[in-house]
Amino acid sequence: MAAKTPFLVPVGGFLGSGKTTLLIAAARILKEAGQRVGIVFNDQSSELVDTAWARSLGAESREVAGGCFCCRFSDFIGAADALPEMDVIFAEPAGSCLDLSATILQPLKRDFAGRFRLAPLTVLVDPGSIDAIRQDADMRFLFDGQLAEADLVAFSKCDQYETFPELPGVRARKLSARTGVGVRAWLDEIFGGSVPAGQRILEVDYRRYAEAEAALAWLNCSFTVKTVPPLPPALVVGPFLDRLEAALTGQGARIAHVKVVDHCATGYLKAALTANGQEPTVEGDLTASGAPRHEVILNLRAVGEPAAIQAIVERSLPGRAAVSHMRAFRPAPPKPERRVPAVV
Ligand SMILES: Nc1nc2c(ncn2[C@@H]2O[C@H](COP(=O)(O)OP(=O)(O)O)[C@@H](O)[C@H]2O)c(=O)[nH]1
Ligand SMILES: [Mg+2]
Repeated sequence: MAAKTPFLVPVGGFLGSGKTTLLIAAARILKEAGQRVGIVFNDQSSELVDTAWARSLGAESREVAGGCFCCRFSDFIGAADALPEMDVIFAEPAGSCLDLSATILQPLKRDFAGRFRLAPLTVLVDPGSIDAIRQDADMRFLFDGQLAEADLVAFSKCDQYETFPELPGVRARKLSARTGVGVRAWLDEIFGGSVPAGQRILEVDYRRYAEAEAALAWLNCSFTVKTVPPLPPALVVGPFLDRLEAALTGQGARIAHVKVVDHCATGYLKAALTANGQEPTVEGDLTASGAPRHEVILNLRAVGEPAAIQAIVERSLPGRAAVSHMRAFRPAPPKPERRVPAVV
């Protein structure tokens, strides 16, 4: 019996650019059309809001944790293989990741051509965050590198914007995972074969890359809160995120992405920030009623010292939070398992 050869669809973009939201929306569209779809998430650490959120929404997913796809290439292949009989496998690399073409796409083309049909590397750009990202030299280095190696660039969250910036040399598509505008057209384009996969190779100074990634503190934390009287998830997550944002901003820590998900007996809720001073985006059961126990996961990526960021988080936690996992660190220097420095 011939095994299926699934499409493998890499979707990159800076922290908070909208990758997870797009992949969940795209998975839903494809599932409605009868396709089997999985998502492989990636992060520097375990306890991921994205994986928990995708599962709450019924998306089949796996995660590769503890390093980027490039450094965990074998785990990435293992995770993709562990999604059986798929038509489409989406892959979301960590939002600070660079050099995906040489370390993921070219090795896939060279060594796994029969196992996967590789789609072009889409890189998402949130038009509203470009200026803030480019104010910081390290974040700018990562962001510009991601753009330079994209096969296809799309402006995300286009429901929020009326005008779009010019990106020199780039024809950016526009889409919104929230309203669905442009998502089908994007899927048609990546599956249509008109855009080849892995057309560019980035010249990367790995010392500079390591330094830029290490400017970010990465913090993942899981905790349980028992509330008396029972509170709706919005009243647990909202005030926590408000305190955290105010404290980070007060200490001058530039937010790249802060996301919180709360699961409780009455529903689930996710809230996220992608910049300081922003109103959180909230998704899920906004009207869920009170529940006595809340399981909360926080993923925070900000420019700053991990120990200082952890102290801010600890001060901002809800009273009586029982912390089961807390890890704050800088990403280790990337060491790709395979690097193919020419287009295959
Ligand atoms: N308005 C709007 N917000 C979006 C859209 N897509 C994502 N977001 C929000 O942007 C934030 C970051 O999205 P996420 O998918 O987690 O980004 P990722 O870090 O690239 O995976 C979340 O608060 C989302 O709700 C969109 O199409 N429209
Ligand atoms: Mg994500």
